[in-house]
Amino acid sequence: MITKEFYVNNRRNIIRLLKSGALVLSAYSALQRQNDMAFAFSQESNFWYLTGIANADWKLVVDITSGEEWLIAPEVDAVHQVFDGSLSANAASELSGIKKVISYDEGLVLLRALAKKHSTVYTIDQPQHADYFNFLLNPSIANNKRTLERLFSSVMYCQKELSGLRAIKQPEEIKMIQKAVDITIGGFEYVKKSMNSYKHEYELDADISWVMRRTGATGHAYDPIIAAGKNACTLHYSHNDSVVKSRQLVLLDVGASCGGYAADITRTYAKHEPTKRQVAVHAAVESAHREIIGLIKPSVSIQEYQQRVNEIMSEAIDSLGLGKNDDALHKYFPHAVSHGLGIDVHDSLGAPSHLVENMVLTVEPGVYIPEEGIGVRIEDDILVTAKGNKNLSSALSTGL
Ligand SMILES: [Mn+2]
Repeated sequence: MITKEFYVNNRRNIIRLLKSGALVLSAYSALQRQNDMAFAFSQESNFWYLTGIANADWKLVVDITSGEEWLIAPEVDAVHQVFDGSLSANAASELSGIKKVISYDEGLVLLRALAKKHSTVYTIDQPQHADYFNFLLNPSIANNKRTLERLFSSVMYCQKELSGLRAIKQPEEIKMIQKAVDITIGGFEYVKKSMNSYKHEYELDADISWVMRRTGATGHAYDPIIAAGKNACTLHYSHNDSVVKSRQLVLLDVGASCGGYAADITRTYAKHEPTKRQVAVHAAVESAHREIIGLIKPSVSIQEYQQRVNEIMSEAIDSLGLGKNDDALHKYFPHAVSHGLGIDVHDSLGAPSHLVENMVLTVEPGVYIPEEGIGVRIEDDILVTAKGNKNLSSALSTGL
């Protein structure tokens, strides 16, 4: 269970790292889905990490030098309170451990006063390489930044510090990730048993979602990928509406969300007897997966890890007769082998030079052969421990 001490302690840590000035972070805003409907709200992760508040448009203000903290409540009119509810000042205070909850207008006065006292304010900026994404960004980050730029002479970013803190998981976070993992495993085990009975990808989607939700998942940490045959070669396939044919492989990439934390697991199963070729591709990925997990331990440099992964994957691809050079590696294994896991399903590890105890990362090698209609990926969630690692999802067989 995550308690307010967790958020209090997280704020203490960021205060210690930033030393002086002010810190102002904004929650995300709700986004339109269509006409008068909003998307299900998802909180900005750094804001949640420091406050525990999962509602839109709140702000966190910290005088780093004095240690004083405030929450600025959004203005919610009576009509929206009836339709959407709102978080009371008391509840926000109880959740976050921040005693002073002030109104939007009081917040502006406070920010002006802080700007007189401190020339520097810290906040977060839009994600790096934002222009690479094919979607619009939540406007709250830019809005907050604009307000701060008007008031303070220097606006600085503390993403790096926050990522660094978030990368090292605390015991209650590891417990929550383990819970999300265990719930997800339940979903996989359920559908594995009846693989031969499924006629469409959406039936697997429905059953896995049903099991996860009824065993305590808040929902999916990301849109599940249930991809039969060549659909598995489209890395972010999420239509999940194709027919599953006999002797086809189905790639399932699914992760429950639980208490604010994500799981991210992939298995590839066969409907009826797999072909020899499918068995060979699966076995090559399975053995690479095992070998790569074996590399994970504290103080392994990221560069060294990546180097070894490239060698292991090149060998796997070569063993399947797909070629030995870098082109073959990038063609048949076109994505990263690992990413951090936590509040975000792609949690930043803070660009470390080496692995550190209590980081949690995925290991997800895959081989995708569109011309043969075969895509195989196996993904587990790995905790870096003092002596090596612990596979949080090892209870789920990697078998075909
Ligand atoms: Mn993943």
